Amino acid sequence: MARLFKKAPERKKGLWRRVVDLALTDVRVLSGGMDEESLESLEERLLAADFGVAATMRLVDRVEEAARRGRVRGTDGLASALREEIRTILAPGAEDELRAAERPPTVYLIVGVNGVGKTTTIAKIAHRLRNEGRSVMVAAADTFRAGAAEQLGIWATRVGAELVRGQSGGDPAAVAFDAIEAAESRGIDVLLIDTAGRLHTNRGLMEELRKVDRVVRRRLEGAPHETLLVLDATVGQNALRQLEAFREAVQPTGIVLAKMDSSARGGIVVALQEEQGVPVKLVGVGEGLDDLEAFDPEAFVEGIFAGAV
Ligand SMILES: Nc1nc2c(ncn2[C@@H]2O[C@H](COP(=O)(O)OP(=O)(O)O)[C@@H](O)[C@H]2O)c(=O)[nH]1
Ligand SMILES: [Mg+2]
Repeated sequence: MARLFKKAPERKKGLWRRVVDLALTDVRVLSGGMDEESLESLEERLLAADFGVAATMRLVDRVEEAARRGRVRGTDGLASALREEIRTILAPGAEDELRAAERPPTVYLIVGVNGVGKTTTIAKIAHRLRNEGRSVMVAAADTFRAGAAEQLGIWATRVGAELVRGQSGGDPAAVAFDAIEAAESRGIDVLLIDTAGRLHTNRGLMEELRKVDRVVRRRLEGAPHETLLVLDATVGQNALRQLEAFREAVQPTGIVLAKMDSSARGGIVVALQEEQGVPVKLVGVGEGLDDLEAFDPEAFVEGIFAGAV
């Protein structure tokens, strides 16, 4: 199947080197294994870097086992063992770039709580696709917040995308329906549907989102080709709760981790995959149109231990 948003050819280690500081220099590995203190210290560091309880336990267990078998020599060996296990955790999502429809339009549904960066992410994706020569339409299915459609409209004009919007306070599912119709009739390559931010605890709005998803599925077979949950990288473990809650309404196929430029912790990438099985596909690194990168697991693994030993 065709893919959109290919990984950058040169790997950007810099980002991950900066955001996950896993200094391992004083974590001791003795010939017969690791002592309790060192294991605890490693565990604390992984938790502090947002790896979450499940992934942290898995990593510490594996490293301890490898050390006991004499397979971990010194801090270098420790970093290698961790790298290997993180690679294994991230492997299921490793080649997962954005799916494209066999026949246009490709439809992406963008969801997430308020202020995480949904609309900005849509602008960034649209910008990238326009630069690749594809036609793009954006749909303002955020009919809830005053000014939401205007904000999306400004971005659409800037990047050269078409805009479909509905009545303020109208039915977001109807906007999504109309947008697919318009995208089909105008031969648009990619349709990006923006939705209203909602607290994952708001049942009414979650029900509304479920309806948008249902209508999209019924209107176009195979759509949405991706449901991207945008998460704010600075919220830490709360990101896991958000994913859990959104999974009750829609089927997220990938995560956009926005605001990674403002976060000092990147382990959440591993936590999301390990605990929920949903891969991070894109990473937001600023407010500008070019500040979006395809997530590259290899660059992540190389980057996080680059300054650690
Ligand atoms: N630093 C930084 N800011 C971002 C990023 N993505 C979005 N923002 C900012 O976050 C704020 C909310 O973004 P918006 O797209 O309106 O969020 P929405 O409510 O989810 O649609 C805006 O000020 C954006 O400029 C990012 O990757 N890095
Ligand atoms: Mg928005």
